[in-house]
Amino acid sequence: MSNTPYVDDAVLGSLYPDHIQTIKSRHDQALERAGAGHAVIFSGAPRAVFLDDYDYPFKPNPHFVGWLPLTQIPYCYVIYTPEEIPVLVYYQEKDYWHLPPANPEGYWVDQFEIRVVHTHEEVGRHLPEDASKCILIGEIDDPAHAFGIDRINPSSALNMLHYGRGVKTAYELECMRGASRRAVKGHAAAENAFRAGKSEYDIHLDYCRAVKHTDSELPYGNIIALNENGAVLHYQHQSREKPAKLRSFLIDAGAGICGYASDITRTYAKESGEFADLIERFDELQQQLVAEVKAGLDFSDLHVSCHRKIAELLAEIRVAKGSADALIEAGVTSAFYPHGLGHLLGIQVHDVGGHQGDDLGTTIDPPIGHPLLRLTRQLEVDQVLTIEPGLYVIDMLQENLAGTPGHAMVNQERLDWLRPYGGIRIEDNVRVLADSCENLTRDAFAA
Ligand SMILES: [Mn+2]
Repeated sequence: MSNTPYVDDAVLGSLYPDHIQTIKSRHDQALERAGAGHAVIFSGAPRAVFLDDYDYPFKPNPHFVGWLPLTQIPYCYVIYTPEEIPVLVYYQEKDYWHLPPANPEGYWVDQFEIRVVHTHEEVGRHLPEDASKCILIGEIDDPAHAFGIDRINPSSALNMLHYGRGVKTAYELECMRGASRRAVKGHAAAENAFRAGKSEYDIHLDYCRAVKHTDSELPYGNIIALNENGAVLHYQHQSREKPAKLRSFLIDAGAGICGYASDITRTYAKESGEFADLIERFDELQQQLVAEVKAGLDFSDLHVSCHRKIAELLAEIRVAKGSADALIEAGVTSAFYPHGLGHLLGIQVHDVGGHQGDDLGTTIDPPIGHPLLRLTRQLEVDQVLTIEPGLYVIDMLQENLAGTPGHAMVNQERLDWLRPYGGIRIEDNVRVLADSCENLTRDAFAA
């Protein structure tokens, strides 16, 4: 397992013991809340395709990945008992159809007592004897994988662990800087492919080659959208056809390091002109929002302030007319910008805990009129989140304005001008600091 050239494994190794300390202390508190003595964290089981004998790509339990950088090994268990060295039951199946996992090695192995097993029965022998003192964390489809533990994912423990995951350790931050660097290499290759006139499919292949990920290793399916397709928020195809005329390119694509993700979006114009100028203007808008990020900020407020900026921009480019208040009130900004400003990022691309007000299970609702905002909690030092304003011509949402006061505020002629370009989204990954933020993504692009 090498993360070169994106991260130095020696640096990760030097940061990892403190990371494990933090993970342990979060589990100490989680166990106390749950009134349990042992946490058993299952890496997960592969899922078979219906009526067939092969599996969907394996996606590990993120709580397991939080302990150690094993993202591709099913049927493993971390067993944690406070004040004891954690046990890793490492499942090395004897299977001649597949290549069994290699022997455990890397900077992480010293932090565990590792017990390599080869059969399901052997796993059971390493679990704590009294199942009633255990909680199990993970997805259990087959009761056999729970080995008699019946407290599975108790919310008392998970609220604590999910809330804790919002704040990253120094080790996790280093992984995430690397994940941004890795994705940026792909973004550069993709821009070149776009400029060379390649199809979405070929741009996607160039991206994967540059980051050295297979499709299933990507933290999420690449969004590679030419022209109008940029208006489809989670555009899921990669057309093999080259469009007759190339106008614009929106790419939302990330990469992973040790199970930690980046999530980056850029938009490009094929030619200079009004749309290229709009992208530049939008980039300024995005950077103004990034400049607001600091500990103590209420993210819902920043999201609402983004609507105001987008209202002003729509008026400035004459796509809509009216005051910012009127455009927001009438739902015009929401028709052009129907998603949230950002979300927590980490092991999961949309990391858990964004709506939590504390570690007890109190939730904070998104502001009225903004139900899709995934992050409502107050920003804290060392949270990592995305800042991703967008602006699109989505006909379905424009049609919803028909018959409302918002409809007359939209300039249909200017909408027709913008539609063939699809839309714009610019997304960076930032780490919250006391008075500002570290922009992992811009730092990587600048390197
Ligand atoms: Mn995102």
